[in-house]
Amino acid sequence: RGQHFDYKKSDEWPNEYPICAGDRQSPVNIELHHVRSMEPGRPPLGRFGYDKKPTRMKIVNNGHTVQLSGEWPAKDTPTIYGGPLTGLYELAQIHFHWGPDNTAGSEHTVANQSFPLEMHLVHWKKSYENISEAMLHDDGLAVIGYLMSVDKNPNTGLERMRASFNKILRPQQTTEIEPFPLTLFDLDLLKEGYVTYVGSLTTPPCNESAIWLLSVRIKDVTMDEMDSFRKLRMENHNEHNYRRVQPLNGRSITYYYD
Ligand code: B30
Ligand code: ZN
Repeated sequence: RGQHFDYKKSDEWPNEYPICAGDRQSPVNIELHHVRSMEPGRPPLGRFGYDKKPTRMKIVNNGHTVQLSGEWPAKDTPTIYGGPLTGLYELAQIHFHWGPDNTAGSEHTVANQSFPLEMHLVHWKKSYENISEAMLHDDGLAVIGYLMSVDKNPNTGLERMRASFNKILRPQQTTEIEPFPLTLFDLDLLKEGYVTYVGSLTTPPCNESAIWLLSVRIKDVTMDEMDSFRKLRMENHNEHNYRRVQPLNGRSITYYYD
């Protein structure tokens, strides 16, 4: 079971999970001068369902992150397609990575710079039976990542989530929250471009099944919002839940814009 891993000992993950030492691991450092542009003529990235309110929503402290998930009528489930993706990818869950202070927290870095918070929207390819099956294929998941740095503008989605963080301060606690559409996170930012590369889950078992799409626009998070994340207790007394960057091993990172 992947639940039992310790961020303080991430260099030992490959002992129990050999794929964590594979050659298309995530996260990576993004060097903008190494990024190449997309070939013209690609279909733009599209999405639907992000503006639909789910019928139920919950947050869980699973011991290594806080995870948000919702239930939508099938036709409304948030879905992405186009850009570097082939087929439809349906949202499974949203979660976050952070650290004890503003000097670190993000998993991906840009020009070796870390950010305090990184948000992951995990989607799985609908042509596979379910998300567990999708994770066994090299194009099974599409994860959208947003790097965030501290500023004064509260994010409505983060505010709605953190209002209930006092109910999930300890690992394995979960609570229902008042449903809201994901547009409250103010996510229409991939419009300004994103970088994409093939990589892995950033936690054990580190399956090399993810196509990554990282927004080039940095989002805002307030100091109060960061404090709320840092009050959540993680397993193994971990004070951060980001993995260090992994070697690119010749992979290319491509810049996409619509
Ligand atoms: S990430 O976006 O690369 N950080 C999973 C999905 C995305 C990422 C990491 C992990 C994932 O689904 N892992 C397997 C399932 N998890 C349950 C879970 O939802 O959160 C079990 C587990 O650890 O082994 Cu964590
Ligand atoms: Zn993640």
